[in-house]
Amino acid sequence: MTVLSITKSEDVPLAPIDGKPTLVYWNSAGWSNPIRLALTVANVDFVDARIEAGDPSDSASFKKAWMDAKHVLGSTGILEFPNLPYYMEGDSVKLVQSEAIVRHVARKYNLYPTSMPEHRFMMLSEEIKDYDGYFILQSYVGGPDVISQFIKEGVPNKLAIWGKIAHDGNALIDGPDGKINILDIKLYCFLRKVKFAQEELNIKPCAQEGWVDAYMKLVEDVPEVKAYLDSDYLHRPLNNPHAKFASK
Ligand SMILES: N[C@@H](CCC(=O)N[C@@H](CS)C(=O)NCC(=O)O)C(=O)O
Repeated sequence: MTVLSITKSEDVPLAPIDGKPTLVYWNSAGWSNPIRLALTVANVDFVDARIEAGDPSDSASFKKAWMDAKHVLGSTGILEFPNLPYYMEGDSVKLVQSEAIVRHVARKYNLYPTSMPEHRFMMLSEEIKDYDGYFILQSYVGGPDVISQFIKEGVPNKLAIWGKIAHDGNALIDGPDGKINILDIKLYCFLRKVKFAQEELNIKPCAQEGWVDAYMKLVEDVPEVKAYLDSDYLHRPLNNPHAKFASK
């Protein structure tokens, strides 16, 4: 993985960098950590281009690098719906929408779960996307109180069910001998956000998450995950600097 820190619009990639699969997003976890982790688990040599949003108090320059590049990406037809994240691979793959990107990567690099039919996989994948989407949205719109309510009241019942799916923390989602798959990667990235919010907001772990630590350890013991966590993995910030929660 090559990490690029981007501060100028002309450096925002218009094509894969050095012919490598290229992911472009803000310099934050946001929607992109599952994609970053999936590419890493699949041992893909990719470029992780992270755009700096800049100083939110300077409205003339804040997000300007992206907004200028967004115009170019759209007006030249490189991307039909320019957005972040976007992902480019070879001549033909130009994708926006994090769920589409994550599924493309999972399909291409054999990270789909093998223990369930595709319709169940799609349901579970969208389910995690909803939690992540709510977390991201409320980090900007609601702030700490709304995130706190979500972690205390919304998340516990969901975690009880995910505990069963992950065999009470004794196995990855594909079962006792299963290999890590894209649902593990998405769930793990969301659980990291839950842990972060609990620490930040002084919320005790809920009774329904007794399985979580063991499960996260199973994921972290996968050698590619372990190596990534020790390297350039983007732990923080979870969000851009103008967020009301987790902007640092
Ligand atoms: N549904 C989209 C949401 C993407 C999105 O909202 N991206 C935000 C960052 S969290 C953004 O700043 N996009 C750039 C833009 O709107 O110009 C996805 O899952 O990829």
